[in-house]
Amino acid sequence: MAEQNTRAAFEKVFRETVVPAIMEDVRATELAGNAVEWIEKAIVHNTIGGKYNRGMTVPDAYKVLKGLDKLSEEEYTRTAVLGWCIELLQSMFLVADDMMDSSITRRGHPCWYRMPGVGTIAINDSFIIESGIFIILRKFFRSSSFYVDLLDLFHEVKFQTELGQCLDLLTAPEDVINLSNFNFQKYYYIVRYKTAFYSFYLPVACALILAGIATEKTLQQAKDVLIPLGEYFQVQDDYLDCYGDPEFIGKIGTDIKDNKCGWLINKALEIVSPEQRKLLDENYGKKDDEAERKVKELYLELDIKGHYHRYEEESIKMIEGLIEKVDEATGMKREVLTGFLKKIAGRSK
Ligand code: DMA
Ligand code: MG
Ligand code: MG
Ligand code: MG
Repeated sequence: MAEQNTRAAFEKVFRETVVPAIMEDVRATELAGNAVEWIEKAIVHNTIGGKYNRGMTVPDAYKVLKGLDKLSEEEYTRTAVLGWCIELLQSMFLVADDMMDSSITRRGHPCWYRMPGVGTIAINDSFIIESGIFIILRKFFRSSSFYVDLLDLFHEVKFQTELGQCLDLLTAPEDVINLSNFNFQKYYYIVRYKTAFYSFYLPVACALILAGIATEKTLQQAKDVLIPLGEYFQVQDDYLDCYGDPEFIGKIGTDIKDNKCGWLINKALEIVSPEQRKLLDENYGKKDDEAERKVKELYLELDIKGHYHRYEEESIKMIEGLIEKVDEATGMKREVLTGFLKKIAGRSK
């Protein structure tokens, strides 16, 4: 049987159900025509084109939790719509993140704020994209007993992500470069908040709520595995920032120039000699191609790639160990967690 939750099927729900539902509310305001078009373009451009790992996990996980082989058309649409709320949250954060990180490209296009005629309007566009989430939640789940739980969850996770972004930016000041401020403890705190909650816990928590088995126990079981999985995912993101092919990953790395407290620099700081440390102090966080090149050259010397691959192997093993210990008597299914791990293990995009 053909697979149900394909990228094409998932995107179809966005174009045919999610976008029209948001635009109905936009049009009802009788906003001038060009603003209506602007909003639709901002939403579609920024939400389409990713991997959809987060969003597509909602129908995938729901199906497993319910023990079904296939979802009805109606169930698929409903779970996919909720998945799109996570993709909208991601879209909202990325529009702002790219401005704050001075990034150049996203998903193979110029970042939204760098598109002709956009600029700082992107700030407000990110707010509108966020409002789209709550329009969708109201339209599709207002009459469900768990509506408030969904609202609470999205508000909570959004706040956690904002805290993570705040910390990420405060740890990477443009003017004061002081690598002594970096350490792995800070690093993992940042990535838990800025990435793990919304990218990994949120999709599974959504599926648990829809499936009617979100309890303190199952949500905690989800967190115990998915937060470490999210940490691993952000370490991959940091690795790809330096070593990913921009053509393939659709974005150009900025972490070294941005003075980011990322995984690679933290690993380097652990193993450098005093002279090598001096080179890092002089070149990290400078908006300068030559300085960036010197840092990358030192990473090569330190075999940061090798350290990363060892970290990656150990992480996968550690997470598999956590999943093995999950008690299915609560209604949680290990397959939900292994499924999510499989989607990202060893990724190069
Ligand atoms: C991204 O961290 C976190 C959020 C909440 C968007 P990042 O800046 O490393 O992401 P990217 O590499 O995609 O810009
Ligand atoms: Mg960024
Ligand atoms: Mg960022
Ligand atoms: Mg990154």
